[in-house]
Amino acid sequence: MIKKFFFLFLIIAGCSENINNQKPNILFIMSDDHAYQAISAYDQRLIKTPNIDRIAKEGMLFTNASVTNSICAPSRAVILTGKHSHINGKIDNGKPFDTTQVTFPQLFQKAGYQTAMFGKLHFGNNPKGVDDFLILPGQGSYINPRFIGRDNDTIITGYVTDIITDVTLNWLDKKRDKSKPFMMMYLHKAPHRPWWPSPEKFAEFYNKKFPEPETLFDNYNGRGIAAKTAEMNILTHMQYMHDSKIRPSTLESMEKVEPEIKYIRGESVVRPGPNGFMGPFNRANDDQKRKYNVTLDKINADFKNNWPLMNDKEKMSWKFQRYMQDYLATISSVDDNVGRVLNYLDENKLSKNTIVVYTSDQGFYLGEHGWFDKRFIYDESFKTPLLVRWPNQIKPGTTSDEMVQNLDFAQTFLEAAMIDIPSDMQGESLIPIFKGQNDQWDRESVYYHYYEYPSVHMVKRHYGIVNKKYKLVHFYYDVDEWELYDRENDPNEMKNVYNDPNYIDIVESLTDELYELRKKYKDSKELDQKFLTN
Ligand code: SGN
Ligand code: CA
Repeated sequence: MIKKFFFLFLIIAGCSENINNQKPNILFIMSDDHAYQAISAYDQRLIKTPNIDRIAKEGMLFTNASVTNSICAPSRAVILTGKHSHINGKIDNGKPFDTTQVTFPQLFQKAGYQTAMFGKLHFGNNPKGVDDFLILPGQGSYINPRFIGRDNDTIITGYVTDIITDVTLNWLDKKRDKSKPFMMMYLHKAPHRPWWPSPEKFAEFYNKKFPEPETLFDNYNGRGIAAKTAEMNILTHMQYMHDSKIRPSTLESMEKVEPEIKYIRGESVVRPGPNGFMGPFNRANDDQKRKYNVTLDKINADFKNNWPLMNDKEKMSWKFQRYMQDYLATISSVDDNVGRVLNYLDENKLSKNTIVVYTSDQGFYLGEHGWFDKRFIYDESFKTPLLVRWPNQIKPGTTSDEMVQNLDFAQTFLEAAMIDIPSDMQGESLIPIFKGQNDQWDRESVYYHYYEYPSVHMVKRHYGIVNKKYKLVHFYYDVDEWELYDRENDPNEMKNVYNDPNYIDIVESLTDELYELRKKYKDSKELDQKFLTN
């Protein structure tokens, strides 16, 4: 009798498994400002990220994934709506997201999925279409962060990357209805500026030395006004207190030794720097401060002893190392935590039926062209990491160089979940690429449009078209400059060949194509004008 019941139970359990199996779970992992150069699946030179790499090893690595507008909140709005910035209205980090826009989590929720979002959203309002959420207010804090919850706000003691993972795992394990498929958005704040690691990683990475990129000492000859006037150079715009973690007392004590000390204090040459020196540190409790101080003491002693003896080239190298130590330390925590979540999926037999995506809201400069930050259509900020695992659908260990974008996520997830795709979404489902059916993918070029200017880092407004071989860009607003890059012959994008007679035909055909793309995506001069005044 007991045996009979047991078999009956097995059959029923098996059936309900099957029903669930038809609809895959989605685990969307996104970090903030994570450069593909800092993922070992892409580049071995800076850091090992074994857990993130696992997603590509067991799935697909995209080498030409990009964003449509390389800045935080606009990228998130593109992802959630499947529409370009000029259509969803979120063109820059400034005004709040228009919550009358339809986002894909709402469609998942309506279709019976369990939905949740944990971490950084940066919309200025709460997410719609999620059963549960806990998000950072604005940029959020690295240490003992405050969160906005569905029911109430809370401050959680600890390091932000660990905490976002804890709440994600808690929801997966204890809070969701396990009879339904889930769509989870697990969104890290790291490695965003000012790159504050956990105390342990801070100590570990302070001892490391990293290779400099070829273009660290770029003088921007060969490019236009936009590259020359951007304020994101490591030597001239990165701030000693806020970014390099030099204490005010160290600077005070060096005041007489160092004539440019005022500028070192964070008063950048052109515009005042961010307030809140060592903001994250000031949120730490005594125990946390004690741990951070061990490394801060070493950094400050080194700065005090060696800085006055350095020339500009050495100062650039010193600041680059400090930058990499902290930036990569925050990524090491992200990687550890991604490992925790992947292990949870394995241990709970969820891996097989879950699409795991790892991406960033955009790329980032790790010293290329002497820069930090993003915004430009140039490769390091235009491209973004993308690794996708979907067992039985994606062949493990595969790579795709198709021109895919963050614009494509919404449609991809909806198709995977067999939910109707609204006809006004502007991307394409990536599923044919996942399945290796590249003949069903015919996109050759993508459209880009960046707006946030004048603003921090002073990157001028521009739009452009990119295909595998070329990149054509129009900088506008207070300039009217065109640039063309030959991506195959000049992968570092050092030479604008727009006026080179050898490229006349390319310029002509790409300009036509660019205007076709603007038409296709419903962007226009009138809209550019509208966004200048709004
Ligand atoms: C802050 C940062 C900038 C960064 C913007 C946008 N300064 O203002 O360096 O470009 O955010 O970043 S900070 O020193 O205060 O961190 S985004 O990822 O939100 O778009
Ligand atoms: Ca970002």
